[in-house]
Amino acid sequence: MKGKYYPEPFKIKMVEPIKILTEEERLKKIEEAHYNLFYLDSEDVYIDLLSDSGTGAMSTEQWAGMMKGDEAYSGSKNYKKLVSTAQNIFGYNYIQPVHQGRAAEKVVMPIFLGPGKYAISNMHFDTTRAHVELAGARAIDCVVAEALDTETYSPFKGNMDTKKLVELIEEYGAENIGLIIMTVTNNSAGGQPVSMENIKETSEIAKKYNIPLMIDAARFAENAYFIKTREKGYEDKSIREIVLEMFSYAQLFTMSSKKDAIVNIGGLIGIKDDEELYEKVKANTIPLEGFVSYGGLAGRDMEALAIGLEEGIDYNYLKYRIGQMEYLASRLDEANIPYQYPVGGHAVFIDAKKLLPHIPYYEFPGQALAIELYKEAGIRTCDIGSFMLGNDPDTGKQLESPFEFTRLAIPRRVYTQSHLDLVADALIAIKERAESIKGYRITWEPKILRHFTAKLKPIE
Ligand code: P71
Repeated sequence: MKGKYYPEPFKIKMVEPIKILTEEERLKKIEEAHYNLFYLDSEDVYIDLLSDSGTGAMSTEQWAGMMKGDEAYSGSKNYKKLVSTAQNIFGYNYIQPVHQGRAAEKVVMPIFLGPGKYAISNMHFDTTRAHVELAGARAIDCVVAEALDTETYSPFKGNMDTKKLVELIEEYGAENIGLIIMTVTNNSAGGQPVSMENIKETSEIAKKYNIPLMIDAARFAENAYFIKTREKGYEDKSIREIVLEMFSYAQLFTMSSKKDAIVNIGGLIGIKDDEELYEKVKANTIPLEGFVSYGGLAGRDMEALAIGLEEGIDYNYLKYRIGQMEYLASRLDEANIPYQYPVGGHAVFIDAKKLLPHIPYYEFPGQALAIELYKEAGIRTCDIGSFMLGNDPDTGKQLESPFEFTRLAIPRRVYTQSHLDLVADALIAIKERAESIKGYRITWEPKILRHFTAKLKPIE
């Protein structure tokens, strides 16, 4: 049954025209882009679902705030507002702005990790994994088994497998685990939420073994919405109360503010109360990102971020936002198109392994389907599977991802119901000819984060 579409809790004041190229043009463009969607020019894309990161539409309040940018080198008004807003929302004493999520990772990871050390996470997103490895350490994913079964309902498929976490700590030795990272929501598993109970339990294990717990907070507000709507005891709590409790269980967080804080650029590091750690973070931020009171951002960016943090935790906005995913997923249900079920908070993750069972992981089914969506209707998406995962840093061998997803990431406050209908129709058309879709091979790739720039060719 077609799901309900919650009306946008805003009206549109400014528009950006988009157009679709002809099929012939699209086939030429994707070939010229070496079958890597990151190489496409955005003007050649009709509906851009490559990422929900930095692609949202700012509000009138945020744009007005941009005009209040205090561009002093040090101690700007916007910095002070950002720090006090974030202190309030997260309940942490120390807040360090940085230019985006991976910058936060670059500043924080070397403080905790080095050669011989490990980070354990419910799932590392790709940049997080890259920064663990750049610090000389190794990343271990520890998501619950329910996540691997994309067809069966489970309310919190993003959870940490806490039993396995304890086994891993015992196996590798607590002294070698530099960090436990809780990614909310769990992007790589399909934008799946983590329950409060699971955050709490993970924090108790971390405390017992004296390992710091860090939250990768990119989609903290969407996670809080799922806790409110799915976890017993939280139905009457506000998103704000839930966020405060979530963060109370960790010692620090890194955040890409380009997601739930609805800005086009920005990131944060938060430290609950460890002053010594804050000193280390500042010492790394200054050479890498800029002085403490701007961390790679302009004053106006910090103003927009302070406002976006508040807008991002508004319940009515979140209901509309997650409602968009539920609506698109309901259209796919009608046509039996497999996706990570229940649908996640920022994207619909099509199960390309199921839709294209004839393509093995080393021929990248998630990428093959992403290419097909562009060919079909000018829709740009991305692979969250073996193509993104890359090669083993020690052996250089292609890793097999537990998932082969094509991610339809929905930018915030950007697309309407009819855009989503168009996406569903394109997928339904592709399903009809799924057996004829071929896999791909890589003709060139860099060592780290290869999916951004690798070149591919279809397998004939
Ligand atoms: C996403 C992104 C951005 C991205 C990354 C790689 C390929 C395509 C797009 C970024 C995240 C994230 C989590 C959980 C940290 C970062 C890095 N996600 N943690 O999903 O999802 O943040 O992009 O601000 O550096 O499209 P950053």
